[in-house]
Amino acid sequence: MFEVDPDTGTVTASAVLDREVMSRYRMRVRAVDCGSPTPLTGTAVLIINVDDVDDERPQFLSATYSFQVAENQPRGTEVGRLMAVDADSASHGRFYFRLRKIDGGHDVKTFEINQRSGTIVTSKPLDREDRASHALVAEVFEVELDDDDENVRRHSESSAVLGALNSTTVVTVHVLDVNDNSPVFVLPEPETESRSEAVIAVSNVARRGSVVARLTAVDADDDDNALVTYSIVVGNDQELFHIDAHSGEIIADVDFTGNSDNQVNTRSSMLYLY
Ligand SMILES: [Ca+2]
Ligand SMILES: [Ca+2]
Ligand SMILES: [Ca+2]
Ligand SMILES: [Ca+2]
Repeated sequence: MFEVDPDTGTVTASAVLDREVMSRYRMRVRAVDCGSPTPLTGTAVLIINVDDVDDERPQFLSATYSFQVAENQPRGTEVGRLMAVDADSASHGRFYFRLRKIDGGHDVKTFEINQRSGTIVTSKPLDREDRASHALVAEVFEVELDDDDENVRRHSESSAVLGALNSTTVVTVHVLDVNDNSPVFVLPEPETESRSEAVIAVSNVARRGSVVARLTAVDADDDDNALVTYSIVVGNDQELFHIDAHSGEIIADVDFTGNSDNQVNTRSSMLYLY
């Protein structure tokens, strides 16, 4: 890696040095006189420390990050933290993080990053039913330690300036479900003003055990939070029907055929369900 001029003693590098590969060289050097009959020698240890140049760019510890955060949490809720390293010595530069504006800036308005710590927080409550996951692109860049705030701001605003000195990572934020939606019955077109009321006609040949209607309720939540079971709350005093808790089928518990009393009663029965 080095040469010494035999006449002047000047030591020169004969290759490009990289501090991040080898930061210190230790050699033994010798000087010889031209005396006769026997030349005499002197030796010394030569240590060469390679000065650091800021030639390494910060890198995220992971090429992708995946975080989870529950919906409906207040603004400022911590989502996760990004980490970056670079191989230069610690005296070179500070890292700054930012979120790239993508997707019309939608996600940038939803999340904020602490530019020094790399911690991502929400900037408003999230709604899983509106959006179950968010994709962010985060960047880390390096600014010289003696740069002032103006330089940081300038670098932060122009990625082109630091195009060669930053790296990016993709951050996926999964929004965890909270049970914040009640089931809603899907009913046929209501005959009355009330949208939660449905009139079901029971055939006068319906027999005990036959399905007279099937109700469906939908729930906008996820998994168990959207799992609906059905039951009759009130109005089934005559025990003409029961409802299957899972399928929502309303099943006749009596024969309706030829029994005019029951038909009359049926018309006046109101079943309340949940
Ligand atoms: Ca370096
Ligand atoms: Ca660096
Ligand atoms: Ca629900
Ligand atoms: Ca929900």
